[in-house]
Amino acid sequence: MRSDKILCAELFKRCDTEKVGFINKAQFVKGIQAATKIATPLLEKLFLIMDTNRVGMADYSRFENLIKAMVPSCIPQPAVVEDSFSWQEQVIQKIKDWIASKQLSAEDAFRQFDQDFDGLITKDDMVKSLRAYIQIKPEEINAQRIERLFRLLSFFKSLAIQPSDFERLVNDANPYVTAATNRTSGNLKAAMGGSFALRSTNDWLFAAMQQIGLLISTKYAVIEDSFAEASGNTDKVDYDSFMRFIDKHDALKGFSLTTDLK
Ligand SMILES: [Ca+2]
Repeated sequence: MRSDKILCAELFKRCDTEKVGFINKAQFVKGIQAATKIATPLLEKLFLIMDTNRVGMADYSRFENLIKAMVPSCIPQPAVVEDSFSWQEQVIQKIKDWIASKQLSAEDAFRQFDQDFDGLITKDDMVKSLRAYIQIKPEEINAQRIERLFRLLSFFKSLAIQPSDFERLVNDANPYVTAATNRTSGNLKAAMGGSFALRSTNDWLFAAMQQIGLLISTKYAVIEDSFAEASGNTDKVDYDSFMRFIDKHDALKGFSLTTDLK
């Protein structure tokens, strides 16, 4: 775990050539390619996953979250998986009730939940807010419950909640909440490890990258071996050789991607 963190920090440093704590797309592509030589179009898509605010920049926490999602050993495995989303549904209802009772706008409620005023509600912000505003007991809160709460609340399945997520919450139009109240679909989702069939382009890409990352980590001792195979022992993986590699290992099994989506 610790070595992954160091690797991540070193990768970011390599990208952050201006030493400003932010990287742009070109720096990201160049920095990662210096380490692993992944095809440019793929890295550009990954950059878009980090750049959720569409400002053309990503900071270290976004970078680290992306790398963590691609390295399965960094994803904490909860000991007990609850077979329902009822805790999350109750919490969401309590948040809605609190917003209504305080007569807050979505924007004001978001600001109150954003404890450190950085424009995003992280898991830390959420835990503090749940305890402070809706009296959730500390012993009720664990990482898995919060993770699933974020899956329900975050439309983009990102690691932080955005103002638009609170808009949907207050306007009662969150498609995930609606879906999760159906017990059958809730159980189905739980059986799939809490994953949701998401419509956002970023979300399927994100999930697909996780699956590719998992395949690479289970089939190859070192990333370089998978690169050598994917590239046909040349120094570059282009789109065609990458897709051949994906097809050979059925790395995107279950996604049933069309050619357009690839
Ligand atoms: Ca925050």
